Amino acid sequence: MKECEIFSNLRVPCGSKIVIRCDGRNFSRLASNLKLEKPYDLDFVKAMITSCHEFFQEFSPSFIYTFSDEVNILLDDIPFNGRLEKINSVFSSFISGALTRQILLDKRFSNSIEGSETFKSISFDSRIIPLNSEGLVAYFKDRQDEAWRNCLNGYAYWILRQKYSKNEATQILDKKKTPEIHELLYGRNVNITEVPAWQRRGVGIYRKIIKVAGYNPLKKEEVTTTRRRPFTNWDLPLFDDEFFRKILKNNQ
Ligand SMILES: Nc1nc2c(ncn2[C@@H]2O[C@H](COP(=O)(O)OP(=O)(O)OP(=O)(O)O)[C@@H](O)[C@H]2O)c(=O)[nH]1
Ligand SMILES: [Mg+2]
Repeated sequence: MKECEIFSNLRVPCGSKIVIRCDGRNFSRLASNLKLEKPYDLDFVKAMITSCHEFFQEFSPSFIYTFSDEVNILLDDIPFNGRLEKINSVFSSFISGALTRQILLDKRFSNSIEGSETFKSISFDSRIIPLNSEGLVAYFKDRQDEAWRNCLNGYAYWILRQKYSKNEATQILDKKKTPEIHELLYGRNVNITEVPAWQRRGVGIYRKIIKVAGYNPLKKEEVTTTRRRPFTNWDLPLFDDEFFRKILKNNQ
């Protein structure tokens, strides 16, 4: 029956970098079950980031970029011989398992769901995007634009919901242009350009070169060495060529 496994030989193009984008399934329902703060819940974001760190340790990607319920993973070294089905299924299940565990271990979330018996396991979907060097910068810029739109709309939606129903709030937002949304928020004392950077621009995990002080017992002298350590950037700049040049260099 092996011949019926018609997709199992699909492989990532040779020599290409790839991004795997995982997206939480039905996280609107999860947000409601966990009684998440709106539009952003710091405890939930921390749980997402801890899950991404676990992934980083296990699979050593070049970069992880996360916002809302999506996780973008950049890979230089392609695992599993580039087998597409294997990469997609292993990565999305790893993130799903890691986040499920984080949620169940958290006291606040456990209280919200009143016991693990009624809690449905979390799942993520996953897709693979092959990219060349220019393509990868354009890709991450695009995702960061989406994080920003998400931030703007998220704040505006939840402010409107204080007064309007779901449908009404969505309809009002549909008709508004970006400067009008800024104004709406400003009128409610939210200066969207000053909300925390992680809400506007997402969070990145990558290797950073740090200096470590040590001691050489043979020479009996203090020495400084460099190490590459995973680093979580909660205050990302706007993505550009230079940002990716640096993080890719730190991976070498
Ligand atoms: N309240 C709250 N909700 C969040 C937070 N992070 C993610 N979410 C929820 O996650 C959803 C992500 O959007 P989508 O991926 O489009 O929606 P989804 O419900 O996951 O639907 P599918 O991905 O199509 O299965 C948002 O609409 C929010 O409801 C958070 O910090 N706070
Ligand atoms: Mg989703």
